[in-house]
Amino acid sequence: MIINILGIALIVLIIWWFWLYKPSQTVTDSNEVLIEVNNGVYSPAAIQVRANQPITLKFLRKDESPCSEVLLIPSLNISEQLKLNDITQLHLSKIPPGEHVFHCQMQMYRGVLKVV
Ligand SMILES: [Cu+2]
Repeated sequence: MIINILGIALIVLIIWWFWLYKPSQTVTDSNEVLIEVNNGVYSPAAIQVRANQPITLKFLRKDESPCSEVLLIPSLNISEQLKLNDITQLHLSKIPPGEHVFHCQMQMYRGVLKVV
């Protein structure tokens, strides 16, 4: 009986994590966004910015895992080393409108930059 309840709780948790959980989203008119890299997530993981303006992404990496060191934005041909316990600035201009996914080397950390 207890095992059944635990099993159901586990299934509910898995469903919540994969289908219902929405990462924190930031909509900004500012041209600077601070993104924290820690515990397997980018925070915020979804960033919406306006097209036709330069933007600076500031990555504050607190995670020591070596995989989190590399930040990739394939659609913008960006590959950046993130400094540990420090801010790495990424200056972007003329970003094409659309969704630009960013992630670490193994894609455990994932985020999206929406340009509208
Ligand atoms: Cu990774």
